Amino acid sequence: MPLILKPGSRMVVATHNPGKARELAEILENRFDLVTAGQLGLPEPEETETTFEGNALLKARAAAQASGLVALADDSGLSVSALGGAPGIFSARWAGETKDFSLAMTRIEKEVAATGVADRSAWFTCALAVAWPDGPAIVVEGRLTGVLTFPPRGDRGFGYDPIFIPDGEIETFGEMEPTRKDAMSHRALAFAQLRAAIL
Ligand code: ITT
Repeated sequence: MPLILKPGSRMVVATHNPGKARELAEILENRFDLVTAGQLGLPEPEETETTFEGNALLKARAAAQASGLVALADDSGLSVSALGGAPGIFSARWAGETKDFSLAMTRIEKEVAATGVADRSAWFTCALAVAWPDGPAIVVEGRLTGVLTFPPRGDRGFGYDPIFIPDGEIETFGEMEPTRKDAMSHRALAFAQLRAAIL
C-alpha cells in the first residue's frame, strides 16, 4: 500500500529544538494538525545512529510508538569541508550540555584556522523522516552548500545560522528574512522530496 499523508491529519513533530519546530511549522504551512514532542512530554531518544537519515528515522519511530500518531522527525547539521565534514551529525553535541552555539561556532573557526586550509565551504544537511505507529516509515535528505564567515553575523534563525552564507547569497542565514531561508534551506529541500513522495 502506498504511504500517503492526508492534509489536515494529526501529526507529532518529533523535535525538542524550538528553532527547528518553528521552521518545520512554517514549511508545512498549516497542512497538518501539528503537536510537538515537547507538548506531549515525549522523551528525547539517544541519537545512536551514524547518519542523518538513521537518526531521523530513530527519532520519528520513537515518537510514533510513544504517541500512537504519525511522527515527523528532523536530523540535521553543518558539515565543514576543511574539517572533513565535521561536526556533521555531531552538530548539536558541539554546543555542549548548555546548547551554547557561540561556543560551537568559535570551535569551528579555531579548528578550521588550525588546519591551514583556505577552503571555507560548508553544507547543511537535513534528513526528514516520517513514521507511522504501525511500522512503515520513509526518510529523505536535503543538502544546501555555502561558505562560512567569521565573526558570526545576525540574530535570526538558530544554531549555526550566523556563520553560514548560502551559495549565491550575501547575507548569512542569521541575517536573512526567515521566509527567504525557509524557501531555500536544506529543510525546505528535504520537504520538497517528502511532498513528492507522500503528499
Ligand atoms: P532534536 O533532535 O530534538 O530535533 P537537536 O537540536 O538535538 O534537536 P539535531 O541532533 O538534528 O537536533 O542537531 C542539529 C543541530 O544542527 C542543531 O542543533 C543546529 O544547531 C544545527 N542545525 C540544523 N539545522 C540548522 C539550521 O537550519 N540552521 C542552523 N543550525 C542548524
